[in-house]
Amino acid sequence: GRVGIIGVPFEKGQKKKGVAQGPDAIRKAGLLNELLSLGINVNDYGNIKYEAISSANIDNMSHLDEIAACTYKLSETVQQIMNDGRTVVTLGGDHSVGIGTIDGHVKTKEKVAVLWIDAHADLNTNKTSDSGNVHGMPVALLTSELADYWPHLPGMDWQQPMLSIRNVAYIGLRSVDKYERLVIEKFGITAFGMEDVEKYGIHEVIHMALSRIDPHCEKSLHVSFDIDSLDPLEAPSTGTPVRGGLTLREGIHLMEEIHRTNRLNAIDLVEVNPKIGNDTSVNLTTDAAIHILQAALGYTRRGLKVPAGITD
Ligand code: DIR
Ligand code: MN
Ligand code: MN
Ligand code: MN
Repeated sequence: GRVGIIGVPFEKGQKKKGVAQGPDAIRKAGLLNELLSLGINVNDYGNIKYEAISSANIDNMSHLDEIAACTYKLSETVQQIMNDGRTVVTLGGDHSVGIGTIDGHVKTKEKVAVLWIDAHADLNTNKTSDSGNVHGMPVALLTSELADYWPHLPGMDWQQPMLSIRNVAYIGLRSVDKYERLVIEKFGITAFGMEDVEKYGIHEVIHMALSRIDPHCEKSLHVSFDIDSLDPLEAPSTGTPVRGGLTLREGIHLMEEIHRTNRLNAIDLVEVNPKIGNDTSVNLTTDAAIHILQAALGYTRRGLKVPAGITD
């Protein structure tokens, strides 16, 4: 396979310092070598650079100008890497980067389905959000059914919400705001919370999710993986941890199954904050991130195959 890595040292979608250092922390923990040892052709495109053009302030939506500039540049870069024939691995940064990656994916591939793996639904608008943090809003910005709930957003005209909410499935939810729940019920959004993981098991959950958002097995798949979907015992260095999450084993199983579709074209790995916790917490978290990415890109716990051409 061919993979392109892009780092997005962006943290203005929420208020804690440090998540901008996520990409370099995951690289330092050895991501490239792990992917190379899977026999993948990896190109690291480095970190996104952008210049914010200051624009009008929007109520209850912090740093929209920087978010608009960064995600615009990211969307363009994702399109470029995909057109290069590579699976895009985006290292966040906070989850507002999903605005750029999914926009770029939807502009490149005809049919796209999104798995949003997260403790949170990230489905607020500036009218429903309690925090004003844009990392809690990307799904509402990206989906066409929610377009009417937004005011005009200066600097965001390039981003037309072209994705239907019917093409989005959640896994791992356990901290959903009241209006988010209302929207999930109103639109019948495919949403598997932790209680569903307990009831059906992760294997059933991932296959139920895929059959809802991609019943004919034909779409280009995008996984937006918030590290806080994992239990904070296994991935503690993140800004908004919620106890009672996915085990790393469940996360790996999920990714192995998605890899087996052969249609995974983009993964976001977001919300790793190396400034939260001590060295042990940070190492646990970056190591978990690498295990998740490896599983998504073809590592299997059965062991790899001997490359073709090498016998006895
Ligand atoms: C909350 C928290 N729903 C908000 N969201 C987080 O600020 O809108 N998303 N932490 O990852
Ligand atoms: Mn998130
Ligand atoms: Mn989250
Ligand atoms: Mn390890």
